[in-house]
Amino acid sequence: MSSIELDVRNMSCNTCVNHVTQALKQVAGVRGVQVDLPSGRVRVQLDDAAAANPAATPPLTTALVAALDAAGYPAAPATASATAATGKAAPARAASSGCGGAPSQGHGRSRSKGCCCGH
Ligand SMILES: [Cu+2]
Repeated sequence: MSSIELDVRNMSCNTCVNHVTQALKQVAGVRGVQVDLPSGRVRVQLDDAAAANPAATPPLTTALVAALDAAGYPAAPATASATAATGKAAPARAASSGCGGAPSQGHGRSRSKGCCCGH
């Protein structure tokens, strides 16, 4: 199975993870989504036929990024140096979020929209 990795911003709790997962699964060709919340790294598992289709319009990566943008999570294809980017990106993201803490069970459910950060 093919996969694409994306760097997704604005994820700050498990509710965000659910939103990102649902947004990606609505894109044709997506078979599975794995989210690493601390790093913001998302691996999208793709149907082989969809991933190999060079005539896809828009290109699949563009469609995935557009779906995340629409859901409120700006995204970009992950850079090749995954581990290096991951190490320094996570603290800045956590500090700038409004969630006030590490994701934990129950976090994100205290607001009316279902998510601590308003997503
Ligand atoms: Cu959230």
